[in-house]
Amino acid sequence: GRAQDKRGILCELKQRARLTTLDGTEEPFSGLGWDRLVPLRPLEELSGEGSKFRSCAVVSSAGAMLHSSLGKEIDSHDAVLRFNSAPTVGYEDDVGNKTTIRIINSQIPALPRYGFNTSSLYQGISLVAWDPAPYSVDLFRWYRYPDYDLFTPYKERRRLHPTQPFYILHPKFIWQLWDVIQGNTQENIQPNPPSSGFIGILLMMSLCEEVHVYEYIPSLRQTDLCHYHERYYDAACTLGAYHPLLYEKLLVQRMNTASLQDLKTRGKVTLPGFSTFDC
Ligand code: NCC
Repeated sequence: GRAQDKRGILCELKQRARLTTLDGTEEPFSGLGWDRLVPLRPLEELSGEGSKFRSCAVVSSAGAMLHSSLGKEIDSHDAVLRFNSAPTVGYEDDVGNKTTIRIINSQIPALPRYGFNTSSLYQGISLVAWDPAPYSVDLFRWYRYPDYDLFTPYKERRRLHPTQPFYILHPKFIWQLWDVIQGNTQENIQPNPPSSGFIGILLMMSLCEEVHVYEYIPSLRQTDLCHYHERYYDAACTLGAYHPLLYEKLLVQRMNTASLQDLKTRGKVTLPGFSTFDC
């Protein structure tokens, strides 16, 4: 039944998708002194040593966030996760203004147009970056040929802002997530990594007791508007092209504990943190 399906997926994710960041202990990173470059505190302890955030919000960048009036509700959570270059200034009523963590794909630090070193979007918060390494996770090859070079700006920023929590997700974590999506999907999905959305949701399930995800599964406000902050229309932003977005979303929906009403009106899905259940 539905409850069993939910439990099955949750347990599989808890057991197989272990949150891992580059800690500098593996080659080629160990030989390059990355054990001294990465933050001293592990990402899992962002919420405090041995404790979790009680309640968290994950705010998708979807156009359907516009006119949602969800800002107050989003800011009421203990921690708020946002994506890439999605702004809050000017959109507070709909998306809130609190940001605890930003998950960024490697385009953000690598491409000059995002102003990674100067923009206030990336200051005073925790940063978690990722880059789609090949499935085989050959770290040598990945270090030499990342999709976008996030390693150079990472080193630079760690040097300039040593106290800012800034992590790079281990590619094996990304592909463990992909394996669970494929393992629970009838069709063969494309061998591309999950979206920052799915990765961020799983990150927060490790850091929080309860995760509230907004407009990842579209509400009745569903629109072709790609982002709430840009006048660009493309249905693929919501349903996927490169990322296995449709399949990720179906999986998340199967884990939802919130009501259908919450989904329709707020685009809200609620998920339990991994620390709150045993398998
Ligand atoms: O658009 P993006 O995603 O930054 O959105 C963040 C997450 O919000 C969810 N989303 C977004 C729009 C929408 N209409 N529906 C949604 O559900 C998704 O879960 C998405 O992951 C990414 O995942 O990193 C992505 O990044 C952009 C882009 O690189 C960044 O915005 C930086 O400019 C990618 N776009 C392109 O490469 C052109 C996008 O494919 C994925």
